Amino acid sequence: MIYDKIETLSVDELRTMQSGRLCTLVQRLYRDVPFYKTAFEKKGIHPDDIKGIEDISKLPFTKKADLRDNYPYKMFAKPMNEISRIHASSGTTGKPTVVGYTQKDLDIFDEVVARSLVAAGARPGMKLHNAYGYGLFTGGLGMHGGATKLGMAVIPVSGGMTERQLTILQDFKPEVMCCTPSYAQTLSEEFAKRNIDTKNLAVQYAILGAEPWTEAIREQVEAGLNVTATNIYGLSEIIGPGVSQEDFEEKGTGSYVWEDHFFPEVVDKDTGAPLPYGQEGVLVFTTLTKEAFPLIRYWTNDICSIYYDKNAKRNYVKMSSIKGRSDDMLIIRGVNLFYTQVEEVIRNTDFAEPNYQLIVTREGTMDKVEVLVEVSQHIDHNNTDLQHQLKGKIKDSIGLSMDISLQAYGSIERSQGGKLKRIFDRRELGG
Ligand code: DLL
Repeated sequence: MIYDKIETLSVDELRTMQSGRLCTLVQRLYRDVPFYKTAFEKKGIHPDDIKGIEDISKLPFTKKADLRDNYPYKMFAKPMNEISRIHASSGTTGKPTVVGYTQKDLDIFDEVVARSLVAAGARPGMKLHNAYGYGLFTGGLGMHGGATKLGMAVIPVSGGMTERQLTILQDFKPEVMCCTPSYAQTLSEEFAKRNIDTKNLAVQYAILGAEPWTEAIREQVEAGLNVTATNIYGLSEIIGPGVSQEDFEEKGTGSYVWEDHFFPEVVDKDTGAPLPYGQEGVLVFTTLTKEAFPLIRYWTNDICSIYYDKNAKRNYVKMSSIKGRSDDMLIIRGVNLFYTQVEEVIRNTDFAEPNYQLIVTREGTMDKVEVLVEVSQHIDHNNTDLQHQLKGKIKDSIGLSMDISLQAYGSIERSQGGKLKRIFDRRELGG
């Protein structure tokens, strides 16, 4: 099933639609948002130079720093009396990024989340256990709106209070659940601890996103919660969850980007040059239809590739799972490292769990990574053979020598409901 016949457009039809939308957008932003007028002029381009989507790379990028410089409302393209909702994403440092929506923007938000829910396996009449946080974070309210539009009953649990989540999952019998992948790990383990057989739950589909995750976590969560788990991606600046979604019948082949609204490009992280399909780089989005907070070529910092999948149900472009954020990438003795790479290696052992932390320190001029990783239940974490095995596997596949510290099962901090921190960079603290 698909949610709307717009998902069956051909690539040519999509391009025509995107071209019309982009031309209207650039005219409007040049007129209404001083930041864009200046940015266009700096690049020496005029909106009339943009004749179609193929001209997109002539346009300037928008970066997080631009949003910060225009905090809180100067990037808004509509007056405040037309704004229906405001969300914000809290960065690691400084002020949050503030985003606004008109009622039409909220309708589009509902539409793309409804499409995503259907792609994930949800159907009208099912119940959604929504464990994304409600509040300034876009996850809770974003999924809520889309599920309502689809005709689901929403259970607005929000994140946290794990005991209560377990009760609701058992008693309210939702067929679909959504939360961060790390919180799905927590829920799965808490059921196991209580010897509750998840085969008796009604839940069939889990829609996981808001942080990078790999097949290691998918396997753990699918087995632990007895669900089919798919990836949902999004960011506040572009709309929230529902920028892209994996189809439950095409698991592992990437997520459809709803490119009639959000046009993706992948560019070189150093030069900004557009990269061909299939090549990994920084994901950049142009919002083609948003009214209140449209962005041109927004530099997400997320690293992935985009490509067309000939065997797919829809003609929309797909994106690979996110390897990490370029600002979270560690450069250790000249080697680039994302934590998802360590997660992939853990998957290829039969004694460790995807519960881990990377601790980065500096000794003199040498950067060091220590991996704290949990062993599976009933495995001795003092087993030095296993420690050496993992060290070897990491060295072979990533090319870096890391210190491995095996930890007892259950001893590494779990997600309490939201995004989980996995990198602890202690270099600024002097090691
Ligand atoms: O995390 C929106 C969201 C809510 C997405 C619920 C999915 C589900 P922000 O808080 O603005 O918005 O954070 C956006 O989170 O740039 C990525 O770095 C990361 N991210 C989001 N989804 C995924 C995913 C929401 N599926 C930032 N895989 C993005 C990897 C993700 N990273």
